[in-house]
Amino acid sequence: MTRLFDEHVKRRVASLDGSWTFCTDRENKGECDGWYKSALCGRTVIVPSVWNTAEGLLEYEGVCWYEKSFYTEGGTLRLSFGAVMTYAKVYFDGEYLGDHYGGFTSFDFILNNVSKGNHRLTVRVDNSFDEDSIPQIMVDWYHYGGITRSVTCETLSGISILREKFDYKLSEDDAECSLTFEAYNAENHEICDTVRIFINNAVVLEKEITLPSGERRLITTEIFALKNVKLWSPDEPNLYSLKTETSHDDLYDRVGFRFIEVRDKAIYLNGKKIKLLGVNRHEDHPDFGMAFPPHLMQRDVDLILKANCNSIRGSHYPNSKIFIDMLDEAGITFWSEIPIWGVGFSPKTLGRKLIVERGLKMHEEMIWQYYNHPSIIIWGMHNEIDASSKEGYEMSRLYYNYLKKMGGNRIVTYAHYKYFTDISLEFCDVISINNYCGWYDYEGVQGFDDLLSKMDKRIKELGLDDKPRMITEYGAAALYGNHTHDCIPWSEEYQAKLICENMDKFFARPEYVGSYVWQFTDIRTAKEMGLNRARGFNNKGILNEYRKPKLAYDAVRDAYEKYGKE
Ligand code: ADA
Repeated sequence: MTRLFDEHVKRRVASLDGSWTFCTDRENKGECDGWYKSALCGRTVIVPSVWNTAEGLLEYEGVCWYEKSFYTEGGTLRLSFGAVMTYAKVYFDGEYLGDHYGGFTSFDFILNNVSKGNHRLTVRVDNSFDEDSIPQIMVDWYHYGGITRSVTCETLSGISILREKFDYKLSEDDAECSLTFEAYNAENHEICDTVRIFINNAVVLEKEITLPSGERRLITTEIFALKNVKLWSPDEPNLYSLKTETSHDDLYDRVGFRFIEVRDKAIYLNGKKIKLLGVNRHEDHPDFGMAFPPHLMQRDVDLILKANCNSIRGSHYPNSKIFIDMLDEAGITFWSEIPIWGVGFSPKTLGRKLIVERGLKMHEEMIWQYYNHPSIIIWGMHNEIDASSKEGYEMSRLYYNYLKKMGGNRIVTYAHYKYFTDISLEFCDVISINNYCGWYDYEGVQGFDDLLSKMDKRIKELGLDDKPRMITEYGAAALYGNHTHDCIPWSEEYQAKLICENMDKFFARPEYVGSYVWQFTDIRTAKEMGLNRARGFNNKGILNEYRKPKLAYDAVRDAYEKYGKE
């Protein structure tokens, strides 16, 4: 399953999920020994999944191989991978097709003139770390390995539509729209065809195109107007179907019309002030790792709605498109970011050419793949990097400008923690502050007020006072079921109290317009995080890893009910 709806009706799409042959490559010799050249020996695993939930591989980090044989009627095939963690090399019938770096976005390969019959798809997957990895080995989540989202084999014919971005400009309820799509001629001869664009099943534009054999072309249509569109918002998450069709191919998506803007120290959605009440959520579950099943995603959505949230920060990487489809439907806004996770990145690492390029590529893929989701209102460029260094500054400048130029109508920001030395805050539409007052500095929340006053003073001195602010991480660890009379750290009582006290402090300041509690559930973390992570988990969830509520869940729900009404 790749989306909550079918993306194609005319195009034949075969699922390659299900059983694959799998084996570990502990000595990393498979490439040299040509394991892709003939049938792989190994055990059966089910894709999508992470290998760490398979017997004996809980902590395995390194290289593994996957192989699947499948039947096709032949022709032009597009092999599409939803996500592979982290570095994939792909072979088809023993021939190298190409590679992809980055564990949270999709990628594909197009093959021409494939013969009818059985074929063998082999994937070498490597989740080990080096100096150019994103994230780095020091990271506060568990960086699983495997083919974690669905794999499909699509048969392309005629002029095929590979991807598309829908743009619009609103004036009142009217929208001036255009579509940028990538067309591909899948045949062995030139084709002239008509591309038809439909909104809610009505044709809105027709366009003739001629493409030579094998050519890919990005085309932006002329403007077409839509009258009286119903806007998308948390209260009314109105969605429209978008279909782009040619004689032999089609691509379905869903879009929503909304306008997000930042002015006068506030965030406005469709012209109305909005306070973002959210949680940070990792796509992680003990039984599934990051290959998170759709029915449990929907349960998370329901639990998040029940907690009176209207926003989620997808910390710290692009989430499954199925989950984002659910948010589009539920009216929950979303912050999507890439896995450049601060503490692991020294300034020297931030300046490495390949890191900067890989990060930019991740942003490019995130934008193209998630552009049409109305729920995504924030792009996060990185998290807690050393933005006081010149390398951090350069990275922030590059990514900010790119996201503003290419990312559509969205707020661009990053979560920061170098409160008084950060030199990159100009590259934030909203200033996003992570702070754990009362947890890491165990003096209670008194220090928080002081920190906010000093931060506000500095923001003013930097000439950035017109920017609104959000607290994008705060909280405390609590072991599920650990209750005390004395409200001490690691107890559920302490966590619930601390979160509410922090929230009362920053929401007392009018320019603080967003709250993202760290975090939605407990998550497994990397062993490099050391012994301050009890059970090998980050225990700051307001639910435990099986979604059982701690006291903080109800506390957040009550607080968000109150602040949602203000
Ligand atoms: C950081 C980081 C989170 C998490 C958190 C914590 O702010 O962004 O991923 O590690 O700290 O729990 O300490």
